[in-house]
Amino acid sequence: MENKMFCFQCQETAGGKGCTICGVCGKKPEVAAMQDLLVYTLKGLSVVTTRLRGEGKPVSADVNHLVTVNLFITITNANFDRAAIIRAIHKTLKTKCELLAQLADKSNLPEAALWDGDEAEFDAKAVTVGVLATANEDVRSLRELIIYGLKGLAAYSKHANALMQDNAEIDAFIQSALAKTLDDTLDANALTALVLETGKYGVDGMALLDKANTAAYGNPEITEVELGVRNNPGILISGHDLRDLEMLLEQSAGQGVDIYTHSEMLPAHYYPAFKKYPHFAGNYGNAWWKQKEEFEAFNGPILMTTNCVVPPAESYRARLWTTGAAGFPGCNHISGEYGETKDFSAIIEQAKTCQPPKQLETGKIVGGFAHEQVFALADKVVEAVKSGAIRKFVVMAGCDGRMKSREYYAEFAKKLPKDVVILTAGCAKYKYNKLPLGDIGGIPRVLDAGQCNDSYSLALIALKLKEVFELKDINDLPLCFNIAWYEQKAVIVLLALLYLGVKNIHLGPTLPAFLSPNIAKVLVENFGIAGIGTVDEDLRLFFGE
Ligand code: SF4
Ligand code: SF3
Repeated sequence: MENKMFCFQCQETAGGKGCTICGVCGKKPEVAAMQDLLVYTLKGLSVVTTRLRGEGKPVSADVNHLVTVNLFITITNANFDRAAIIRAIHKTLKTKCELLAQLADKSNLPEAALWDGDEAEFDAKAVTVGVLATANEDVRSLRELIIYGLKGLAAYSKHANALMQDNAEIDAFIQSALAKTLDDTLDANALTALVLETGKYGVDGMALLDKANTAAYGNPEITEVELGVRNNPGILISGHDLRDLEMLLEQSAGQGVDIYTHSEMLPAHYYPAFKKYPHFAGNYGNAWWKQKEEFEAFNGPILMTTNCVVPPAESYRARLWTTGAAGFPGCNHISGEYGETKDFSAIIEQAKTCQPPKQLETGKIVGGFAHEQVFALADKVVEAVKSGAIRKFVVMAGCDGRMKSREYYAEFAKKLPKDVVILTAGCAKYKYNKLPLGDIGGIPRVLDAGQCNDSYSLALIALKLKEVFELKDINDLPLCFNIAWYEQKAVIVLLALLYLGVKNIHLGPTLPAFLSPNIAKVLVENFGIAGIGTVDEDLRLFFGE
């Protein structure tokens, strides 16, 4: 059968090879086509902006933001709205045409930089510009590895931009790297170097977002988060955008409505700035993939600020709202540019007509172990390592997902030797953050730094330990990496760790389908990247038992 689409950017891709009929995530071929075309037009725009910079001409922050938000739109589970993606393509093409006119040297531009079709041509064009347009599977593999890393980096940049923090160097890199994915003169070696450079900017991007978050909301601190519900109607906020949460909390104060976090928004509770809101009630539910049952039970409106959106059931579609890069056809979307205050009043009014959430669980969980909090505890941690009370740390950051094989991570956490501590970030934690794993001399055995981008904190903690223990190499620490991935933010986190020199990362539950056998071999040989085995095999491998 002829492919209707081809996408292999996430871990759940069909058959571990590629989605060709419809996305496992629910992405339809007509949406996949527009995402492919949007990426293509962004590459074209990026060729133009990169050349403009080379000519010493400025590229505005608005153009940089257009690139990051539009890349963000194409990450897994962010935006399923074909009409919204078509609008993004029009805007990209219009911007490209305006900038093209400013170029002094228009020689030898690739087709993507010149193409300016009208909407009637979009579908036909999309067929020719997707992932499979690169015939050589190793070049394709490297190009897509870079593009997926850039998508993750763009998402993190966008969150920092929403807090009015920019790093023009990161934007220039995103665009020059996107442009290079069109360059047929770059061989596998040049592209491999670009993969690592993407990792460098991944570190910078996460640092930028860390600075933006902590400057705006303070440093995360140890916090107990309530899992039960109250008696008022609630609004559930999901995704990663803290600025959206701040606006929602402000606008809903004193309205008889409570605000609950979902999935990747849980770490918002750790920030001092959000603690002042008495109606910031707690966390509801689990990782993204359980949202169908949990959103049904929540009863009130749900605001998706970013990925991961699961196509909603009819029963709660009218209660599902999107904003920013997120979108779903038929759901209300709240707009708002950088620096503007978004108007969430319609969501708050809807909440007032809803029943309070149905209770799913009770109790509390603890988190807030980002870099400053862990540094404040450094003496205690170092003492515990020196005394042997803590034998090893295992970084289990990343994503959760619906595949049964991910039960591995819950089992692995349960069976860990009692003197091992988990360092986590991202929604991967929902596989074990509610297990009674106890503590070691007051240090919890699951230390949650925050969202997936807060993997940056885990890297800083590792570097700090390296300094304290006077080690030359980060790989000499009593630390191992068993990371779960799902979407492209995890790809940039992985590339950032590789750039920092971390070796022997185990990546599961399966290795990316977009790694060709040759490229996978390069990663195995140079970085010791490996998949996962059985829980018992891996416990033996990591801890000798
Ligand atoms: Fe398939 Fe993942 Fe692409 Fe969705 S994002 S179409 S599940 S590979
Ligand atoms: Fe999760 Fe989607 Fe990746 Fe930010 S919310 S980690 S999967």
